[in-house]
Amino acid sequence: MKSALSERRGVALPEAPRVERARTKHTREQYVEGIVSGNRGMLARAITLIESARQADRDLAGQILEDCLPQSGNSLRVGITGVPGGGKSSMIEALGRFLVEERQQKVAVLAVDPTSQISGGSILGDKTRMTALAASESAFIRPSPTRGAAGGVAQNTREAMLLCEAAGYSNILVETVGVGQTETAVRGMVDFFLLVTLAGAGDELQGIKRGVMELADAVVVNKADGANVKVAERARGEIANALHLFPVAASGWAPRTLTCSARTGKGIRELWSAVEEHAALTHGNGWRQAARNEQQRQWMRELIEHGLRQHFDTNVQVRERMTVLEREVVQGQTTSFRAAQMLLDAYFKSK
Ligand SMILES: Nc1nc2c(ncn2[C@@H]2O[C@H](COP(=O)(O)OP(=O)(O)OP(=O)(O)O)[C@@H](O)[C@H]2O)c(=O)[nH]1
Ligand SMILES: [Mg+2]
Repeated sequence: MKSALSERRGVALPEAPRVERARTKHTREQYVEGIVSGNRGMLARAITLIESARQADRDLAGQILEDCLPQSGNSLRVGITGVPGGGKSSMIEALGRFLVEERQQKVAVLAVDPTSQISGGSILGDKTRMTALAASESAFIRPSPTRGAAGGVAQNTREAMLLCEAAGYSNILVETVGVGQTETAVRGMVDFFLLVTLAGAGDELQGIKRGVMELADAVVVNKADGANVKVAERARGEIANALHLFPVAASGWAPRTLTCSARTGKGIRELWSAVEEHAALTHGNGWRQAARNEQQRQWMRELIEHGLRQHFDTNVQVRERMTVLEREVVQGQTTSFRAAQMLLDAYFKSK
């Protein structure tokens, strides 16, 4: 009951019902036709195939992707990252509603969350926080990939993004959950990268975010409502000053700083204007296409690395010796260098 309702709303649950759906038999043509005609159920099922651990599902997913590729690429891809609890999900909901209700455009929301399998917390959180958007016919929300079967959650999200584009979603919002590598991974799949922060998030957090700040096309100080308006504006000014110290990006875009309230919706329109201005600039000067091409190249390299890695890890000769050598390294009986060499030799000899 719960899953049927959720599916109608475009929310695909990551729990048990998914497995059932993945095994529902549809042909490659049926999937592609369903996706291209904007059928959200089919889109959700196809993404489930992408995330499936079964090779047969993955193969089918690959074929569907191939067929959908010519229909993809026509969206504005926006990544949203920021401090935990900063209001990323709320902002996605506000942006999504703005696009759906005022612009009459379609919006897909995806999440990169490497921690979801362990905590499960953010999945639940996002589902409850995006209720209004989830109820819209023009929105598709995929809270989080289940596992990194093929090339990690980031790759699943990339592929899901292409399917969403083929299904006519002209705006893709990707929420980054978790810290560290995820941000770079998301930066590598979007056109515009938005950093959500808070006034008084603390020096420590700001410090962590310094590296991320350099990746951002806009930094938005959220929760600028109620008694917070003034401090948010002050924080924005400080961030703007800090950003001036960075060299100008090759695209010619100078990162924007804004304040907004995902709760009241104030500043959401201005935020989207910045995204659109960036799109116009980078489209006009060829930078967007160049950046997307570079992302494709990078993606290819990642897939190769992942494929090689998987082949290595599943190699019988390697597996037999790995545990023993790992223990020896930990106990100081052999060096990392020597152990790695032995494993690589074992791998190449088995070829
Ligand atoms: N006052 C105020 N509260 C907000 C605003 N945006 C979000 N919140 C609240 O802040 C809390 C966290 O919001 P989320 O949207 O879940 O933040 P998040 O960054 O997605 O959180 P995680 O994904 O858990 O890191 C919730 O209680 C929201 O209601 C805002 O603009 N103003
Ligand atoms: Mg969230």
